[in-house]
Amino acid sequence: MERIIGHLDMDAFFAAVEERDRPELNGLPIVVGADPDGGYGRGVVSTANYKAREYGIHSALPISRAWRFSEEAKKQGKPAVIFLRGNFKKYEEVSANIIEIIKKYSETVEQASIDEAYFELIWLSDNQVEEIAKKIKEEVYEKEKLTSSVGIGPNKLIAKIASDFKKPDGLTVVRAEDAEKFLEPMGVRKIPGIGPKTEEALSARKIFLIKDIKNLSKEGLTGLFGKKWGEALYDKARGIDNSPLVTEWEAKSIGEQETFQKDTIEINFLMESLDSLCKNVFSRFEKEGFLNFRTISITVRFADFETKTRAHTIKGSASSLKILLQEGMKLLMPFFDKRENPHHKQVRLLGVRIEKFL
Ligand code: TTP
Ligand code: MG
Repeated sequence: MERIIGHLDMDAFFAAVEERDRPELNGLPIVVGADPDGGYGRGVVSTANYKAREYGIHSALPISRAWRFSEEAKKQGKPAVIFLRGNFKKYEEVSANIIEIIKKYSETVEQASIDEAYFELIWLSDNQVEEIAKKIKEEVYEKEKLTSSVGIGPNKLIAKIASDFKKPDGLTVVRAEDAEKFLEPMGVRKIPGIGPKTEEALSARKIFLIKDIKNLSKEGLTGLFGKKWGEALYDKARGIDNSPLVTEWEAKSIGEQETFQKDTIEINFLMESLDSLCKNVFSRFEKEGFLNFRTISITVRFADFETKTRAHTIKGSASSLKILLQEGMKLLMPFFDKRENPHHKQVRLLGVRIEKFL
């Protein structure tokens, strides 16, 4: 069955929320980010509204440079940039409200970041799809007084590129049969995942547009970028992307534990045990086809059966054995000293567990 995927991305999100809540700023250039500190500030721009983007300011620009752009604009008689620190909690609340609105129109919604979500629409005609996209945008505007841009396509790749196509306040519908042509004239950076490094490797081979990527064979691409990314690029350049929407962290966990023959507090022995437990847990995690985990916990049972579990939840998520080992080690270290083991007790059991998967 053909898929119909939507992607909604809020326009100048943090800055738009500030502009909405402070009408006196209406029409002025606004930057949300680090403190500019009179041009000496460290840190970067989180986002700039569209007025500030006319000054050359954008996300990730050093805040000191944004300050200089503002000073230059002032000399030309333009309004100075309003620099704001932002209120992340407020943006998260608005974000949650927007996801709730989208959920009214689609049963399958993936929140991809604080201001964007994918959603699936099924069994609809082209007209109906466009109507629903309009309704979502309208309801977001009515309830939150914020504009958004929506793209519709046969997969996540096309939907995301389409939402960016007519920003701000855009709506772009790309039909499956038009997807490949839609991409052809675009610069390679439009493909999510192509960053400066891939772009450089491509431009060294005179590949600047998405259509130029199609001049490379699958073998050529995997030779340059490795099997996984090379094959993905081969498909993406042709508008093909089969990745599913990821809707929930699965409430599942994978754990292993080992009870030792003899109680011990020998550091090398326990580290080796941790190492092999992590490896077993990780291979089960991979075999079950999961991609990411968020929480790592270890359990230590002492000789007297006192049992302590210590957990760490990663910001974002992790996907490698290396991180599992590192985090496991960080959790275990305090058991070798006063922090978790003031009486220097021996250990009879060690366990490792990971939770929350994508
Ligand atoms: P984006 O959707 O990338 O940007 P945007 O919504 O500000 O602008 P656009 O109209 O082009 O979509 O990111 C969403 C929010 O995430 C943005 O408002 C601020 C935050 N953000 C950062 O804090 N740092 C960054 O480098 C980027 C790109 C975004
Ligand atoms: Mg956005």
